[in-house]
Amino acid sequence: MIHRGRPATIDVPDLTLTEYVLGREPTDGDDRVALVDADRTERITYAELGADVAAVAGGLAALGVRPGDVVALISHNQPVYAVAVHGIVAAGAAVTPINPAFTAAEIAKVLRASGASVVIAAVPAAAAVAEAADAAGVAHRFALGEHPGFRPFAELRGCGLAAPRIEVDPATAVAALPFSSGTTGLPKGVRLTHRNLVANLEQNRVGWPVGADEVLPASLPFFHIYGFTIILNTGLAARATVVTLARFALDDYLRMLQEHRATRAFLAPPVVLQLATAPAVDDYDLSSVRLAVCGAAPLDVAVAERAEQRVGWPIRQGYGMTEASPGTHQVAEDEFATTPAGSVGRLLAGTDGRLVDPATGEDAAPGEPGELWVRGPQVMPGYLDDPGATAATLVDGWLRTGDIARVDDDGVFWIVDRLKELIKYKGYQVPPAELEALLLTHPDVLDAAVVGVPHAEGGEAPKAFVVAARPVGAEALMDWVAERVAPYKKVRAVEFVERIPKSPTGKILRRELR
Ligand code: 4UU
Repeated sequence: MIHRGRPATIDVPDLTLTEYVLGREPTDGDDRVALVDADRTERITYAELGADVAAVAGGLAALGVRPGDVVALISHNQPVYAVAVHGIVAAGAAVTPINPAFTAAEIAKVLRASGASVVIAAVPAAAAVAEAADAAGVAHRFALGEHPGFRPFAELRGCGLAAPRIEVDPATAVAALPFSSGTTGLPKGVRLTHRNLVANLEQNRVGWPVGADEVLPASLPFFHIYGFTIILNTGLAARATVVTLARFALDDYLRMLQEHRATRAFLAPPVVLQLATAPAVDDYDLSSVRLAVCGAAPLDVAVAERAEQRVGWPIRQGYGMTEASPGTHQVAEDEFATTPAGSVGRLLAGTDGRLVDPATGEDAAPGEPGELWVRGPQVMPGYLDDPGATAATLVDGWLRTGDIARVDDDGVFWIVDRLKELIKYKGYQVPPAELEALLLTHPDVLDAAVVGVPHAEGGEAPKAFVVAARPVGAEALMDWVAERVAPYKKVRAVEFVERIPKSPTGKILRRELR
């Protein structure tokens, strides 16, 4: 049985991402604030954004960047992030967004896999980016500020060149190349076309129309697809004001909501937990916020209800994944009151869904849960350079989500379990295969398997089962991993075992370990 979105079809404008988000016409004279950082040290108007994006595109083109090329952007949230994203996209290139907390080795992997020819780095990440760019052989380096060995991004922004005339087909050209592990294995480049991203912005707008008078708080990172599409590009396309927070701290976040009079909130489960429990919530006036969306990981309903009572606004879920730009489900604004907090709402406009019995590959029996498969204009055409992973993930045009869902008679969905091996720490992807591969390089480790276990603040966290070659301390092993990965990927528990349970084909039996 195929479930349909509301409405079942959607028209996707035939525009590039930047044409859709910033408009096809120059924004001269639009002096409304497009982006401002939480403490108001940097502010960009729509007129400036349009002019700066054109100049950056012109500067990148002068450097030799062409349609089909990839530019890496490694930064925390700040207003100039939007200038970089759309400058890259307007040059016809794809932006590959990278977490600035990554180690040099982690950044180098993405640079190599994406084939990036230019890096644009925030200053705090610049040292690691320089090391990674050396390793990956990326010569063109810009810093969002000043850093030795980098040209200041301000040179591009102020170069005065016009945006190049580019020939890109929105239906096939890649605009963004985020990395995701998908249902199994190591992170892969997710090829999101202009059309994928434009479609998702249109689809979200159907149920969640953002007004030009709104203020969207951006504490969730733009390098993750949630922040990229649902906050940054949604806000700019609506001509609203996007307020950026460099890193999440509860007091800074609450102060941002209060002082900027934010109109909605974008949450992930760990933030909801803090809103439910932290005394500081009572010290701020949060009355400007009308409603909040939460996504990226399972939300505990009791926690959500406690948070709602304290903040005074309703919290409902969105759902999706990087491979779907990301949204596939949402609770439409006018259904907030009638949709339970535990559900992820309905399929987005123009999106189809099925529930498939993972054991048989057939449709699950009516009323029974099954693996959620989705189809729509927001679904990627495939991973970069990985036909095997693409074929395993896209089946007859359906994207296998690796999540188990159920649906009620009215077309409202619940995510009830995760079939895929992915671990989500605070909503961030931690691919177990990456930690397993790393652990296997440790001289004292014979074999290793990593699974997610419940974790109070993170929701879940990686735990390693290790077969040791000789006695080694759990703490020493965790410290060793921590030196080599971004903090959110840390292994937070170790158990030594005699052997790792595996199937006859050598696949780790993670359910048994859990
Ligand atoms: C249970 O995290 C994301 C996308 C988040 C998103 C999407 C649409 C937030 C708000 C929105 O409106 O993408 P990825 O690729 O990092 O992770 C995808 C995985 C899913 O497959 C699922 O396992 O994250 C998990 N996930 C959720 N799980 C995402 N949203 C939910 C949710 N409940 N609401």
